[in-house]
Amino acid sequence: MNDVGDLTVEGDIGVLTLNSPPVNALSAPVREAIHEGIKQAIADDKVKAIVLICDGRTFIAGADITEFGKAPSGPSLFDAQDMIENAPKPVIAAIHGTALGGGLEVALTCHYRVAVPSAKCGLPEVNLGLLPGAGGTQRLPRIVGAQKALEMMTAGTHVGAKQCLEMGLVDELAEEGKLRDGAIAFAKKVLSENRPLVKIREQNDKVEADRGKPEIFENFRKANARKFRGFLAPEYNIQCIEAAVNLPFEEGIKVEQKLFRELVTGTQSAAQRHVFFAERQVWKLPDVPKDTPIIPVERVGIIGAGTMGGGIAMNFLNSGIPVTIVETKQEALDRGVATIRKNYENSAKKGRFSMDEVEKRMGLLTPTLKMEDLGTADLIIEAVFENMDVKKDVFGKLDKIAKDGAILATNTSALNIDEIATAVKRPEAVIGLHFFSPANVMKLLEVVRADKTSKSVIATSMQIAKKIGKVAALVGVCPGFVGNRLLAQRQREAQKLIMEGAMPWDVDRVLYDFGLPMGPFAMSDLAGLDIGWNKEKSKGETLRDRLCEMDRRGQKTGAGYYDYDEKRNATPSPVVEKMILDYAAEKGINRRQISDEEILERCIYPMVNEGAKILEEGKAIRASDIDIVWIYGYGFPRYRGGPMFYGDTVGLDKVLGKMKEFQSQMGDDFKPSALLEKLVAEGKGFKDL
Ligand code: T1G
Repeated sequence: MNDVGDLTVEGDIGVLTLNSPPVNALSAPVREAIHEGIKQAIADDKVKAIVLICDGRTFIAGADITEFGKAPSGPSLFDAQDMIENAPKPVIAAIHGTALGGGLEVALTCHYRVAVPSAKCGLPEVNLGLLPGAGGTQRLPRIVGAQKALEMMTAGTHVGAKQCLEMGLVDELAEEGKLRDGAIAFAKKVLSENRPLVKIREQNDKVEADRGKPEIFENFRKANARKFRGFLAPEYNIQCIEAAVNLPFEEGIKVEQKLFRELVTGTQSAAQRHVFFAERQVWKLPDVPKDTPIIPVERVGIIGAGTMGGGIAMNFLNSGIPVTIVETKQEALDRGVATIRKNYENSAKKGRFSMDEVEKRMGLLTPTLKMEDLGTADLIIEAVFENMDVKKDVFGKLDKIAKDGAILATNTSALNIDEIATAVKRPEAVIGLHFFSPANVMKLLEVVRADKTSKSVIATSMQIAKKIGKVAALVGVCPGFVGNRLLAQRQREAQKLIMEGAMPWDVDRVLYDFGLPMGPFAMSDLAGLDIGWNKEKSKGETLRDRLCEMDRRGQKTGAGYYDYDEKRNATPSPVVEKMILDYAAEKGINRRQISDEEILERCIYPMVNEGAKILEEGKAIRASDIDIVWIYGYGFPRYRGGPMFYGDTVGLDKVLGKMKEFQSQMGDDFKPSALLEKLVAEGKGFKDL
């Protein structure tokens, strides 16, 4: 047997232990160890029952995702599973950590399952744009029924062991930390009680009970249509469960295999697997060593109790970290604190937590009008008005108040942090923590390192980001950092397109169908067209000025680029259509027919190109970080992998070709980045960087 498997015999129980860090994924060596180990145990007359257990932090956490797309080697997963299921001796899976995907599918071919209470089980393949491809779609419904299988497989839930016991997914809970002994004792019980070799594939009562009830599936599809929009995998998972209910096991497996092959060779799963690894890579900082000293953050200070300041504060209160929040006027302070309380009370009303929890979190909040009260804070985040002089004034004062070693962070979304850092004597303590609105909801945090920011401050900021449940990307100082810098490319082209021939609702439809949650014009109407608009100075120069002058400021005034009914449902506006035609005529623009394809290419390709410039300038560590920023900060569809991965999927040669074509027609807004030119010349993609 190879070195990831170890078979020991204790009395009449054979214990096959797998050990393949980090998560005992079903790589070729692990499949081989299972196949050979079970085979040996079957052949050993002393062995009456077999326990399959894993060393390390978890039971098998699924197929080895890094093997997808590579030539298969060693025994297949089905071979290993057949060895288990058809064993003439009882095989018991002993589960700790997470039995996920192929790992749970292996456990479901065992005759019994024992787990420790902290264990979790699930079939989360849908998160990788896949479905359980080793019999899980046919075995899970036979244990938990169609409805539960639908919920588990389309949400990719990790279900706790206690609930698994209630659902019949596991047969017994072992004492925490005593799994091996518990599993061996259970195996002995199976032998002494002469229990049968339970093959889940032969258990049909649950699926038969759901047969002839197509409404189960229709209702589920309807209820989740919005959530599943654009994704292929959820529907394919549903079709497999329908097959489990309506077809014999072997026929169901054929449906599963056919749909699995379609997904695993498709672009959506490739994109979602890319995101899986990108979410793990984003935390790795090549030039910040793992042993970089971390600054303990036990108290946080927030300057500004407005929408951003309040939302930022909630992240820390949610994590049990006391917050002192400062405002200049009592009224603003009271309003800010009241908003935080109202948000919590709304969550309590929705049953997310109790009113006691509301009071506990509010109890950690200290409102003050005195900046001096921030003298004990380990991390201070400034969230005041976006003006350089105001920011520098605040940082100048902070420098005199904050204790030695405190981190001085700014929530600016656009201003130059190197410039802000000139206002203090300790620029190494200055960093950007760019939260996205609403800050207590949006997962993304752009951690912006300035020229002099110390590695301790960077490492601590990334760690605190993880602690408050954010996905953080380390980026450099440049206009708009990463997220907004790419957004500016799209917004520019969107504005140009509605002048040249498209309408706002055309651009929005194309980007919505592409998978974005909302198009740029609907987004502007939601945010308000008058952000940064100055009524006194407005002279109707831009279309937006004219809309605001007509009090078409977006959803809040019932009209913007769209007209809105009382339920805020949007309809294309004939008023705006006429305004655009008039405005274009006024500017002497000959409008033309613009295809959906051109709209998409002109909105997305300049983003890819700008991402390449960001990498050239070293303002992002890797292309996949840019993908994470846009997926978590701007709703870029996961099944497209992010703008950079999408560029690779389309082919950078096509992106470059189109950029050059547009450049020749419309100028240097489309000037290709040197990196893009270089990668195409070398026949490479961002993935090769
Ligand atoms: N394959 C390869 N590598 C994996 C892996 C996997 N399945 N799971 C984790 N890793 C790596 C990961 O990249 C990281 O590497 C390290 O392990 C620690 O992971 C036929 C088709 C198990 C809950 O979807 O959800 O089975 O960054 O940082 O936070 O039906 O990893 O250190 O180099 O996430 O403690 C289905 C995926 C596969 C589960 C642990 N299984 N994994 O979380 O650690 S498809 C999954 C997870 C399948 C079959 C199908 C989590 C975890 P590195 P980590 P963690």
